[in-house]
Amino acid sequence: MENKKFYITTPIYYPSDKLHIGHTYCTVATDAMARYKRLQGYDVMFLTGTDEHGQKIENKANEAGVTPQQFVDNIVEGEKGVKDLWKLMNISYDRFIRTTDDYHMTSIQKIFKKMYEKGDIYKGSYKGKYCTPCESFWTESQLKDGCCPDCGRPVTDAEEEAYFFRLSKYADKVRDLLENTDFLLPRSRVNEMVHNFIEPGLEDLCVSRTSFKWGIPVDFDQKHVVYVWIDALFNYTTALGFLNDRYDDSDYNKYWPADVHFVGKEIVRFHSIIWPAMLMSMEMPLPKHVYGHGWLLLDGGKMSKSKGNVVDPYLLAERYSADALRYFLLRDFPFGSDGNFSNELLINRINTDLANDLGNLLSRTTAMANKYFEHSLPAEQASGKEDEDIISMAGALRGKYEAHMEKYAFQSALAEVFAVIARANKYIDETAPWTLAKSEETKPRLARVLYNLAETLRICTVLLTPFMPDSCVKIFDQLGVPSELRTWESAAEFGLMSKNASLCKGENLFPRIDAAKELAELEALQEAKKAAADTEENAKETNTNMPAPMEITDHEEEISFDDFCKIEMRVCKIMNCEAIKESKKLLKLSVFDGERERCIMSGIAKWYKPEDLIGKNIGVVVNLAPRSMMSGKYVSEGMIFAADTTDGDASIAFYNDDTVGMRIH
Ligand code: ME8
Repeated sequence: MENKKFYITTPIYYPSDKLHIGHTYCTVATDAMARYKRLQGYDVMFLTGTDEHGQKIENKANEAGVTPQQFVDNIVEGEKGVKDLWKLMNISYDRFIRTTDDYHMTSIQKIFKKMYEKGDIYKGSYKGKYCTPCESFWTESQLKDGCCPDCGRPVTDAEEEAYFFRLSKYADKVRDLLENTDFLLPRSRVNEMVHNFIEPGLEDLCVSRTSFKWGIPVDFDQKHVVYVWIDALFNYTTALGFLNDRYDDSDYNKYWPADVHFVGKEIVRFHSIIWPAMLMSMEMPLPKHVYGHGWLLLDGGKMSKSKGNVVDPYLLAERYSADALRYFLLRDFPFGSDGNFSNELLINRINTDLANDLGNLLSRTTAMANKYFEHSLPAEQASGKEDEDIISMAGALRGKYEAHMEKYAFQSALAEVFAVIARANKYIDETAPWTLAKSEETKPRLARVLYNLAETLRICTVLLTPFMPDSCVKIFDQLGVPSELRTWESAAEFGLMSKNASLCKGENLFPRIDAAKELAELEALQEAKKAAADTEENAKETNTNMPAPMEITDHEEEISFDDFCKIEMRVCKIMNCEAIKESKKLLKLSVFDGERERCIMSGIAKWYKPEDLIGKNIGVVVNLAPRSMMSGKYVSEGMIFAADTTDGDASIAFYNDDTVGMRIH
């Protein structure tokens, strides 16, 4: 009988910079899922790759003085690049796609043409603001003070020929898909998509650009390049040979549709609205699920390369091992929600779960087998009343674990395994093997205790294999587990190992970390990185001049209308603005709110110079409780409106003079 298939993907990452812990998080989760399915006997296709086109990469390459191709080659294939990182992290991908691969580019041209011939892509005109000296199109929201954000010169209204995808045509079908199926997971993400994007009305999507060259040319109209998201999304099918001859399209027939795309929550919109709509247009089957996972945050905010606050997975994996990092990422953070990353959490988790609970259980079990029985347990064994609980827990573990894994609840699956490990440690205390060892009479009981420990460990290790593949092999070796008892099937049953199990104490797999020392060292290393990022002149990446089709949002909890009315927002004029010597981040603004001047301290020094702000009118929340800052030296009496851009920059909207003092609703 042919194996069951399982096709799983990560997003294809932008090689605009080195990847960080957030990318690693998603890839490790995908890898754990792929390994789990292989363990179950599925024929798995695990795809990852890089999304290499677009204005941002073109700009970065220009800054670096190399061609875009050289730039991405270096980040993907170069030393400590994407592929090196995945090797270090033990990522078992089956295929790696680069969107600059010829076969992919050919397929995308064919796909674009197909949708055009069908009438779902049509030529129209894109209206925007044009900066003639820069030859760049901007949307209204991208302008800085009404002018070109690159050079600061005035812009004019202009129209440019562009191709559009009839997204509007598929709105009802997509809505139905989201609301009435389990296509988008976790379910909590559905509301946001429907509410924010579908209900306001889906507009047709601009899917070609003429303002830059680094993309896939539309083959029947070469001055246009294909919008990077069409190029990117279809990777999931071109990598299987869809409309190309790099891979036999039997892979496409075999694996498509994907079982699940793992993606971060900020790109759920592309995967749950635009992607199914385009597949519907192409009359292709839809993926079974899109899972929008949460973000790893640092100090409560998103990691961003330009803020210099990214966590380097390379450094952590080299210091503590890939397995420890993999385990921590999937044990500490519930996959569907955001979580705060910290070095402290990482080190605590390694020390408590891996060094203490698992590491100790293994070393105590093997050491006792060595000491009391010279490795091999005798066949004569005696059961006891303490055995029942641990045997039933270990026997039931696989079922519980599977239920969580099927819901991508890695954290809960691991919690189940570690509950059994904790139970086994308690079992050692209850049975006190060191006392049993004192008399020949109790040796059979001692043998049985050690056997039960080894069996419990064996079952746990099978289930930990998708998470810590290397360490699990070493654990199996120390326990003397034969290959046929390292399988998924064998994890369902307690007592399969031969009674004469031969155990052998080996290396300490998870050495305890001196937390205080390590934390200080990590902090010093990360501070050095931050300082380097601060001084890097080009840290602030230039904006792309693509029309942003929809805004990326991260929504807070809903509030009532009454609560909303309590927030008083006004247009205020900036009368004065200065840098302060105590902080590199803060600017001190004095703003006039229509009645009086108030002081506002705002963390925008990195993006705005004081002289650029004086005289401008901005939005301010004016009834926020005053906050004392810098040990009471300043009191901030309000908060200004500034948008967090996807690059981690801040962007302030400015108002006309005749609105000063007016309330904003
Ligand atoms: O969006 N926490 O690429 P990208 C958790 N090329 N996950 C994070 C994260 C964080 N702080 N930061 C990044 C793109 N990620 C497109 C995708 S797919 C057809 C095209 C992970 O390099 C998360 O999975 O910006 C997120 O969706 C992805 O990296 C974005 O990677």
